[in-house]
Amino acid sequence: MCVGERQDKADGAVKERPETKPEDPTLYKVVLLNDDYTPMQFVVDVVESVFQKSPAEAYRIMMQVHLNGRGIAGVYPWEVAETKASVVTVLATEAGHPLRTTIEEA
Ligand code: TYC
Repeated sequence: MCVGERQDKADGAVKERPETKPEDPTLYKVVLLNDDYTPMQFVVDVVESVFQKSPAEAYRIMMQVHLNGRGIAGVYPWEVAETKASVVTVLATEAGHPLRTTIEEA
């Protein structure tokens, strides 16, 4: 046993912090906003692929947004919500559609 190992084992140090930081329990809604130009089928496809919704649920969410101006696509921890919202923006921008989202505390 080398000196370093012996010191490691002998110092009796107890980690005061876990290796991974605990997740913030606050949840955030990713809200889809209506506009007059994004095709309905594009919104349905995005909701299915980005928010892992069934075709029927994605259609329901799209119609909620279309009729009421906004609708919740999903509820997630901050980093997940932020990533999904920016994926929507990138997909819409690449396709030339104005579809936008907001993030709100749940
Ligand atoms: N209002 C759009 C249309 O009539 C459809 C739409 C639905 C757009 C939901 C955005 O988040 C949205 N083509």
